[in-house]
Amino acid sequence: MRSVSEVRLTPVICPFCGFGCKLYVRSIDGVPAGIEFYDKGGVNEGKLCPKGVAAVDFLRHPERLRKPLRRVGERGEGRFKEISWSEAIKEVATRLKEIKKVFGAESVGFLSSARCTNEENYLMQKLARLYGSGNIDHCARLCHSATVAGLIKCLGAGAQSSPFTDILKTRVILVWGYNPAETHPLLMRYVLKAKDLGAKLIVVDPRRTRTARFADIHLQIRPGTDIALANAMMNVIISNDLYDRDFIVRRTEGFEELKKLVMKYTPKYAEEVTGVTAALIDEAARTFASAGRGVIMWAMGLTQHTVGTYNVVALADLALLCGYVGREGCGVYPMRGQNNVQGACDMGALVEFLPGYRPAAAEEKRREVAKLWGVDELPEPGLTVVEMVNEAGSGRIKAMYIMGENPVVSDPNTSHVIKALNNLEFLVVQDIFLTETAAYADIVLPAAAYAEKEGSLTSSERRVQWSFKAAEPPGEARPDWVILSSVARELGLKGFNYSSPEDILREINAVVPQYRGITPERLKSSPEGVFWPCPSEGHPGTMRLYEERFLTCNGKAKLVGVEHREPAEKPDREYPLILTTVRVVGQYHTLTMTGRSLSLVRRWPEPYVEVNPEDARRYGVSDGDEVYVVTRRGRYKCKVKVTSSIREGVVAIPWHWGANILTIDALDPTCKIPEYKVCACRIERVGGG
Ligand SMILES: Nc1nc2c(c(=O)[nH]1)N[C@H]1C(S)=C(S)[C@@H](COP(=O)(O)OP(=O)(O)OC[C@H]3O[C@@H](n4cnc5c(=O)[nH]c(N)nc54)[C@H](O)[C@@H]3O)O[C@H]1N2
Ligand SMILES: Nc1nc2c(c(=O)[nH]1)N[C@H]1C(S)=C(S)[C@@H](COP(=O)(O)OP(=O)(O)OC[C@H]3O[C@@H](n4cnc5c(=O)[nH]c(N)nc54)[C@H](O)[C@@H]3O)O[C@H]1N2
Ligand code: SF4
Ligand SMILES: [Mo]
Repeated sequence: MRSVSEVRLTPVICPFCGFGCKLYVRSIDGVPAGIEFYDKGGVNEGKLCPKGVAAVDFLRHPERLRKPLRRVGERGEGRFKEISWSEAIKEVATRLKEIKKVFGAESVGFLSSARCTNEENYLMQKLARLYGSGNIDHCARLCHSATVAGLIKCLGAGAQSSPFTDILKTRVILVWGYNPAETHPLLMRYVLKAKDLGAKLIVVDPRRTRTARFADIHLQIRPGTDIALANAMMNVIISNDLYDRDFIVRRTEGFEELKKLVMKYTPKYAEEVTGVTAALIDEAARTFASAGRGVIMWAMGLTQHTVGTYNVVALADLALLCGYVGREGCGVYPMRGQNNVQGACDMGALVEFLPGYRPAAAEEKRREVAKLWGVDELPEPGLTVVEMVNEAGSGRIKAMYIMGENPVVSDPNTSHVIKALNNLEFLVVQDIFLTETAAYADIVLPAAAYAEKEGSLTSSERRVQWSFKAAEPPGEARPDWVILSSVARELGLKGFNYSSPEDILREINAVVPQYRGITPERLKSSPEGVFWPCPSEGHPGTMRLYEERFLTCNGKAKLVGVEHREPAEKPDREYPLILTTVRVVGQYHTLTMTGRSLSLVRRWPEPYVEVNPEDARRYGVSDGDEVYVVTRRGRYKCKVKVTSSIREGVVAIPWHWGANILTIDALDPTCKIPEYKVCACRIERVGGG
């Protein structure tokens, strides 16, 4: 007898960006069948961008990993043999124990994943640290590590200060090195709504992006000169007495030093450095400071520089100077990238922070967490993402365990990354597909994807939401929390007997103070989620930070003056152009998921390089030509898109298709973010010239 099919609609958090849209997965007998626009509630009001609409496409793709794999061919060749889960877990644990015995636990690097839940990130960092390695990090390092370092200096915490709804109450929006029309389309809706309500929009970007086209003022800056521009805006604001004197006196310190420093950065001087006219700098500064309520939003155009931390400090100064923090309609919005990058940081999947931002370098904090986990001590902070790869190359790192990251495509300077991974004694990759990185693994562990498991995720506005299970994973794929618990137990580590994500979240409630009141029961029955910090179950959650005090020792914000510095690699005769790397709305990162959606691939099929018409003439290329973009690290073939929307002297490539073969692995010395946004290049026509 045939039974009637069961059709279900399950609320799930989008697996892509950090805006945190809720979508409804329609499943038939546990098989995902589509995305539904079901209710008008939630932060996205029932709307989705093209990626959200296509979010089930990859779930049943034939290339999904279904069984654990052991490598049989050479590294990188991609030849594997299926093995059982018990063999796989045993082999991972045995090899990791051997390596620890011979080389020490600090010779192993662990990468956690901003695509996984809070519970899974919590487990990954717990596993790494109880194994004895302080080398635990994830892609936040490549993304907003500069924000965390910079904002902690000035405000005492690294998170977005205010909810998205405050954007609708503001009068000026300063968007800096950020292109939400492509990268957070649902946030762009808020920006456009605010504009309709009368807010002014100022955009700082070397390209006239789809965001900049809506701007009242567009400052088309030369890449890598952001500090000079921000300082000049502060110069105008202070010289014309447009700053919030009362706020400066009551709530900040360091004003006189800041004033002294920015006085050198006249608009005229900044014009030479940044390529933005002094008149436009003056207009932007006046518009921003005189609005009365303002927000600043930034992302990778600001952070991915060797001066990333200082860039963030300069924007924090600018916000503080105008008193645009801690009030309704005001705030700093470092827009988080991945769907759970905020949560992965909160959980302590970072070298420098234990769960809840306890500094890992502080012995008493390590002891505090060790006690909660029932052990005597925890390792000191170790190596960051790019440093681990460098040390794999040098031989100091012997093994890596990578969950839900694809560094062969996403780290800077690809040839260098591949050489390093080839040098490892042992590599485990836990993913949903056999990625470019998994091709170098000794053991590949098949993970369940977002809609195939449950757990909590934290969006850019610190909103914690529960994502429900909509479908069964393919084959023998298992949720990451299940895999990590098995590996930890096989390693002989204590405290990994979890029977559900709820179990793990209860431990998080006890260990992460900001999440104390965000219990599984509460989250599962709150469709809107709960904002952290939330110190108790009765607490409503905190939507706006800094209303009374900053999270610094004395409660006052710090104004810190910073000087402009040149990027690591400047254009010269041989490499006369600046290369920057960007994103497009319909593709996501290393294409493992969006690259497997027919509808997205049809509309966003291939890479290209944006070239200004003057540069096209100068270098003899026309629209549609095939060219090589060449840097000191490599060469990359793609088509030319001639467009006046990019500054002369600058070219841009969407990096999804592998452009990191070109980028430089220079790091910000403070936070170790790579300089993805500036290096020197030239273009050559394919076939000579
Ligand atoms: N469709 C899509 N959406 C995404 C992602 C994706 O891959 N695809 N990724 C997500 C993630 S993890 C992140 S971190 C965010 C990133 O979101 P964004 O930061 O918006 O993305 P990018 O395109 O990398 O960079 C933004 C802008 O910085 C500009 N820029 C380049 N150099 C400079 C500079 O020196 N100064 C200034 N002021 N601007 C500069 C570029 O021209 C670009 O328009 O997007 C998230 N959303
Ligand atoms: N040139 C250049 N490079 C950049 C940037 C840039 O602007 N320019 N931006 C940087 C930034 S901001 C970021 S955030 C990084 C992103 O770098 P990565 O995090 O390395 O890139 P993703 O493609 O998001 O990789 C996520 C991986 O997780 C897998 N995955 C998805 N869901 C799950 C799951 O539930 N479980 C498991 N185990 N795996 C899963 C996916 O298949 C994929 O392989 O890239 C950085 N690289
Ligand atoms: S805006 Fe971000 S969270 Fe919303 S549907 Fe698009 S990718 Fe998903
Ligand atoms: Mo990111």
